[in-house]
Amino acid sequence: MTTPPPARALDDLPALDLDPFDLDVLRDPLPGQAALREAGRLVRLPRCDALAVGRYEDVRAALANWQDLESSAGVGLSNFRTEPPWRPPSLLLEADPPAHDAPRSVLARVLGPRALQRLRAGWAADAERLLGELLDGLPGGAAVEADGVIDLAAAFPLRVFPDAVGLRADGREHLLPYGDHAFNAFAATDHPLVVAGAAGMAEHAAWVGEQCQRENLAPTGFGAEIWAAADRGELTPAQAPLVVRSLLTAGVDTTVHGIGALLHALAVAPGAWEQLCADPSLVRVAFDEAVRWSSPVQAFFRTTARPVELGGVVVPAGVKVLVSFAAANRDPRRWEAPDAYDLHRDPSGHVGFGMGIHQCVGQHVARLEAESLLLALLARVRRVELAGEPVRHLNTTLRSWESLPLRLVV
Ligand code: HEM
Ligand code: OVM
Repeated sequence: MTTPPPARALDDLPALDLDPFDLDVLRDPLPGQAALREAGRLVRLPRCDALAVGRYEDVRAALANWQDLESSAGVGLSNFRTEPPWRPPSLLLEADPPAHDAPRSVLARVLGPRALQRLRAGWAADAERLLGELLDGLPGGAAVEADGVIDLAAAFPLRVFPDAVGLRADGREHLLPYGDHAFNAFAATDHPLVVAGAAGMAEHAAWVGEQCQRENLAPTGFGAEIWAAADRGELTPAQAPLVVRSLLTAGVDTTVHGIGALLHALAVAPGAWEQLCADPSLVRVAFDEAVRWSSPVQAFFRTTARPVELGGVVVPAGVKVLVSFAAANRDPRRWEAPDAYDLHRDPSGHVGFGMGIHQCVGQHVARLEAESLLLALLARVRRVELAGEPVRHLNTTLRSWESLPLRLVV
């Protein structure tokens, strides 16, 4: 029997001089994510007063340990116990069991695979119509230039998701800026992107808040289903609008940028488009591999709930730990040739949707949107190529494109 070495102090941890929210880091996050993986299993980030994990196994272990690494102190840099949150906390993302349980089981049912089957045929037809608007009348062999973000990745989710929730037609332009700010707001309140976004926020938030009320939601749809759960006593009437708010916060920008990542990957990865044309049953792998490769949601924090041993060190209570989905999704310890977008690999097990009790409850929605659009594209387009330099959209938590110039050859 050997006694384990005494746990070391926090100061003994490897330190990395990286601010994950620095604008230059956001422009090119991969080197910092590699440095995080290489520095050690648990790393100090003195520039933002937090610890961080980036290796696949350690990210999985952190996400599994919701008892010691809690979400209710916020999954951004700020600690809700000492700094007031910018809006009432999410009943899902920013909650721990047991409070998390009821909202989670309601949304899991409302957004579950069975509920979504009912939307599949309509979304396929919507995707065909969208492509018809771009491509109808073109002779075979002709090409159009389109913006992959504006004309496809944003256009399609905005066409199908707000209707599926049951939102009114006017005011939907608030959705993307609201979500964009919510994702930025996981950084410090004085971050330039948070400061810039705060200006228009009162109006966006007021509109979003209004749409969460029962009388503003269509009698059928995800919103109505959430209120019906409240009628059955599964949620309190006060919880229902906040659960609807989760859909409006997390359900739009994520899929826009997820589909943007997919289109970018298919335009730049050699042979991927041809492989997909030859075997359209790969659409699901194509999207999940894009989520692995790009990690549209890059990282969230957890907060230690009590003194806990992590990576051989006793971490005191109340410490923020950055959990990098993006670093784990390209960890060479887990993935062969991690930087390749590869439709031959099995991407399942990626943590782009998180893992454990908070794993993305909207992932079936995201997959159905991506698959619907991609199947329609495959049916009409022979080749997709870049028609210019893609331009990044900067967000502290999302990895995304502002513009993706594409040439679609029919
Ligand atoms: C949670 C990513 C689409 C709603 C999460 C988490 C990730 C994520 C990483 C885990 C959070 C954590 O562990 O703290 C993504 C990505 C998407 C996507 C990459 C698209 C490609 C959606 C959609 C919806 C949605 C379409 C709604 C329709 C949510 C909600 C949670 C969540 C409500 C919180 C779940 C909980 O805490 O129990 N998402 N998401 N997401 N997502 Fe998504
Ligand atoms: C929420 C939520 C869930 C996931 C991500 C997110 C802004 C928000 O429940 O409001 O990011």
